Amino acid sequence: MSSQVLDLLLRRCRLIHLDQPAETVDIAIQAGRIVAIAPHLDQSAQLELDIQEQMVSPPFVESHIHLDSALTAGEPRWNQSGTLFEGIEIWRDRKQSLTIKDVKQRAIATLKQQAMQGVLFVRSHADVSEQNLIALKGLLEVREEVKDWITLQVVAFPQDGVYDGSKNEELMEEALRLGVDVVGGIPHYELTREDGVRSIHRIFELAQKYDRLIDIHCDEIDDDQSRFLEVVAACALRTDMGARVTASHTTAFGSYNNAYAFKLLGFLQRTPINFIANPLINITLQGRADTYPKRRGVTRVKELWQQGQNVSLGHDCVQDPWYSLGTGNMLDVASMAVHVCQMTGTPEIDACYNMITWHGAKTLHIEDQYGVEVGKPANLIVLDAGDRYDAIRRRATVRYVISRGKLLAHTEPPNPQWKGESKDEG
Ligand code: 17E
Ligand code: FE2
Repeated sequence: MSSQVLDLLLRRCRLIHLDQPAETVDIAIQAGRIVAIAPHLDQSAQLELDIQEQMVSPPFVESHIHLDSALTAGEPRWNQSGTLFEGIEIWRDRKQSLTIKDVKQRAIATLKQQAMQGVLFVRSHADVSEQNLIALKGLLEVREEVKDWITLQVVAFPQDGVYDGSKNEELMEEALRLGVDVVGGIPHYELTREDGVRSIHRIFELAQKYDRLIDIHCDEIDDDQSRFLEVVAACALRTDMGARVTASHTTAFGSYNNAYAFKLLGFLQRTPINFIANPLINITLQGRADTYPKRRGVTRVKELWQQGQNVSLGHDCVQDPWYSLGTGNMLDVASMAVHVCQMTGTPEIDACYNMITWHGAKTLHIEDQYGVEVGKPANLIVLDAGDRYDAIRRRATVRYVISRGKLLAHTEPPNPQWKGESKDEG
């Protein structure tokens, strides 16, 4: 490397890796890319930051969110039962008054909120069961407008089902022509089991015809008879599309009897499909028809992870008809997974961190652009933490967000001062 002045130099970074121990290094950034990583770099830069051995990680990946409904909680009314189905009813009313401006403004506000907390890659569902496709058109414009600082993938998601008697099947295909990245579905909410199966076959056909990824809302219900994951897995196996396919939610997997679940886990090992769990939302939406004991309503995250399937985690919602809380902080999601999925062992806590970073990148199929490595685009975050466990336990502040080689956000961690009596004062 020459004596050229760098754009940005991060000194004394505690850089974490997916499969190797952390190391303390300097990271050099030039023209949007990482150009060198070494224990000590002798160069100068326009901006030099001393990271003081705090943790540096690739950015968070939000692998599942509904940006079209974000920030609409209470409009036109609050979800009083807390169920998925009341949420769908409320959204059906709210979506009648969508405008492109309304969708864009809320989506961009949510993306900024997430980016300031370290999220630089997002997959959002866009409801395409609304005849003017406003949500979809709005999010496609957003994808373009934000691309210099965050990567957004858009999924064509037929919230009311593909075969509900309206023109939703045509709307799905129109969404593909308009340029969505991913084809979605909701087989458990189709009118019949047969329609659910048919919708999955149609999704695979469309994905192949237009060369797109697949991400299906699959079995998001406590019904232990909701068995569309096996259909998704069979289609993935037969088309050899596994790595391009994602099953989101799969909460019924938490209710299946073990005899069936073990058989299914075996089948799943034959195809590398991705799983997304949304523990913040599903711990509140599911189990609503139960008395006690009350189910958790979250998929078998630990078992899927243990057998090597790719599992990532998402918010699903930030302040919308399904969930009125949330700030877009991925460490809240990881923390909830640690609790709900009982992943409290040391490697399990680390795995939950990996599910909001590397595993999310794998789900989004963007591994070529992702990671703190020489030659890759300079996207990384600095946390006020020493390691993954510390970051999740304290929901650590993301101090610096570097996106495309530039400083995108800086947050000072809280610094509480003790003002009460102290023993030494006598
Ligand atoms: N729509 C759906 O079907 N399921 C969800 N969890 C959300 C929207 C948030
Ligand atoms: Fe969802």
